[in-house]
Amino acid sequence: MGFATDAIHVGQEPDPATGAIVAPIYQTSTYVQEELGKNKGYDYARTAHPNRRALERTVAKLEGGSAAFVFTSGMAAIDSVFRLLRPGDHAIISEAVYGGVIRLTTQFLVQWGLEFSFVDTSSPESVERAIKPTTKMIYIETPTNPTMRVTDIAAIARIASARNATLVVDNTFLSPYFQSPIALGAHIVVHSMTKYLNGHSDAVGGSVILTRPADAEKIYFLQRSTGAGLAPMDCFLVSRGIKTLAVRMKQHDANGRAVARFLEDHPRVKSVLYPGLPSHPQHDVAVRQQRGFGAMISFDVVTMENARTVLNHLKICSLAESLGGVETLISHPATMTHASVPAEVRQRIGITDGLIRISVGIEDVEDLINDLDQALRKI
Ligand code: P1T
Repeated sequence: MGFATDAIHVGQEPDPATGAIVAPIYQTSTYVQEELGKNKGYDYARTAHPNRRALERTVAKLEGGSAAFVFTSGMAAIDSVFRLLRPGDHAIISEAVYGGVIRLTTQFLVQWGLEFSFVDTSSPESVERAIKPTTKMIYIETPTNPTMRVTDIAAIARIASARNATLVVDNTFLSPYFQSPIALGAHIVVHSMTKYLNGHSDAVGGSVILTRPADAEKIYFLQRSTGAGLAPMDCFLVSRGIKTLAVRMKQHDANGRAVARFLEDHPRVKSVLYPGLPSHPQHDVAVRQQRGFGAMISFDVVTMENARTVLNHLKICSLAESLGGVETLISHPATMTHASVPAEVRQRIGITDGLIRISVGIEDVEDLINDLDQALRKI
């Protein structure tokens, strides 16, 4: 079946008890057993839940994995993946990764004997150079948040398989509609489903999609042991959101391209980071491995003062953390999403004080462009 058909039907079969076209939200913590030792496949909601299983089937199908597990947030999902490592293991991580991943690894997971190297994964040579005998995982985000650097997934997959390392890809920014990391050689895909998969800024959730049964077993063990599985109502919301993923992503992409072109031509904008622009340093890789460019754009207005002026004068674009919703969200990475990243690291990876990140929504694009234009003119 095609992507949109799968997004609407896989895991979303009508309720067998009533015929309801949308399966109910099973707001329950436990299940009555028919007799001692006999149940209908569900015993307790921390370990198994119908809405969770339904959503897991959908995301596994869309990403081309053999299993998936959904968590209370993207960070909970990512944390479970790093727990596949053992003390003494080393992981290579994209240096311009989401700030929460830097915080989790450098301020917490290092305490358990794990070692992390932050590397520009858009350069396969740099990844190769960072490999150690103890390297067990390569974790990439592509495009990166918020610097939009693109990593050649197939090239890194070749390095990972030569070293027997697990390749993990955060596919949050493009969603499975525009990028298929598993088809390019990734072993594990993670998502903040809070973003495009849900798409309506009304739930927080994460997912891990696996290709190897041994990994799946470990992640399921963690999900049910730690109790970090996504709650029924949130599963329902994300499942509903995914049904419109294909149409939303088409419009996000069209609006993203238009806004990126507008910003690139604007006299008050110094530079624009968007893989869809021929000026982007990894434009050719993006054309090769992505089916679209999406709607995440970062642009530089040189100073913090200029950024403040623009952000404070917008009327339609909302100043907020997060991304991937139908409404346009705009943020200042240096003081918001990446505030926990040390200043010298921010400087090195290009998160300047004048950098603004926009998650272009699916409103009428002329309205968004007019809003950005009037705010930029206040500089
Ligand atoms: O917020 P949460 O659902 O826990 O997801 C974390 C996460 C993981 N990966 C990427 C690429 C992300 O962008 C995020 C969360 N990002 C934001 C909240 C943000 O505004 O960038």
